[in-house]
Amino acid sequence: MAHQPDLLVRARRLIEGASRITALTGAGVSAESGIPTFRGAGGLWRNFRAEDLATPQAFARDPRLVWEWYHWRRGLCAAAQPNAGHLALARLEAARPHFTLVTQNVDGLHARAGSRCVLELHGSLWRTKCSRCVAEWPDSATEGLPVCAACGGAGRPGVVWFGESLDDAVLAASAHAARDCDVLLVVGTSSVVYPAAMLARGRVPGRTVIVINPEPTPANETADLYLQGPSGEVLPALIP
Ligand code: BV8
Ligand code: ZN
Repeated sequence: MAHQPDLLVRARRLIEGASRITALTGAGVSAESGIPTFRGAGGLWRNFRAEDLATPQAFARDPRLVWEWYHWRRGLCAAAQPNAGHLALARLEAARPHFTLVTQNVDGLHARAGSRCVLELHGSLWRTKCSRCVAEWPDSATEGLPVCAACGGAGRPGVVWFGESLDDAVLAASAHAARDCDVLLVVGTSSVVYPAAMLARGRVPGRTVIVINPEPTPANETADLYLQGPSGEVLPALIP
């Protein structure tokens, strides 16, 4: 990161001069909190294939296995602490009236870092919903498969699985915030999962896109600035 001081100065100036800022985050922003990413080395999908576990079909086939995988992940996330990157984004929200945080993450670390308004595109590990009716309840933190009090159906993690549609209102608000801003920070995401990835890509007149990631991603193709490095280092340098 030290090799790009001029880029950092440029990015800092863009943030200082922006009136509307949006940040779109992915699993990489939680990597320095010790939570494995999905597709990187040692990633969550390394031991499991996404389609084996993060789909309605997987849950229908073996609800206990899927529930246990999410219970394991909840334990991992509960033991993790927000890192300097999460805290920097919470500072940005506190300092700027027109800041929106959109995350693909389900770990809840942005809220624990103090971010008050977080659009969770893919839901949350900390919510459980019924696989049969519309009931939804706070995470039951049980190791065993929870049962819906309303209809007796099996409880499932309150996340969006592959092949499931995102919440229309959350997606619309996120797309609006990603388009209608002066600066879009794209932090710690491989930008390969749709429709979230669409928010990070493309050119919008008047909008500057800044990618923050140790590795380039498809979002770099249409980004204006690329700050190469871990978000736990770059974000605090960008948002002192
Ligand atoms: C849908 C929740 C309508 C559960 C997840 C259009 C085109 C192509 C494909 C599709 C399309 N539309 C739909 C699809 C199919 C699919 C899809 O996109 N597939 C991909 C894989 C090709 N999308 C869907 O199914 C979506 N639904 O569109 O509904 C529909 C309905 C029926 C049929 C078709 C369409 C639903 C997608 C949501 C799936 N749920 N998670 C759970 O968590 O278990 S996805 C999962 O991936 C997580 O949510 C995660 O957030 C998300 C994205 O991953 P990233 O966050 O980017 O993480 P990743 O590991 O990939 O990358 C980490 C990055 O961090 C890397 O770049 C790395 O370099 C960087 N990094 C590492 N360390 C650091 C760092 N960065 C900064 N600092 C560091 N220290
Ligand atoms: Zn139910």
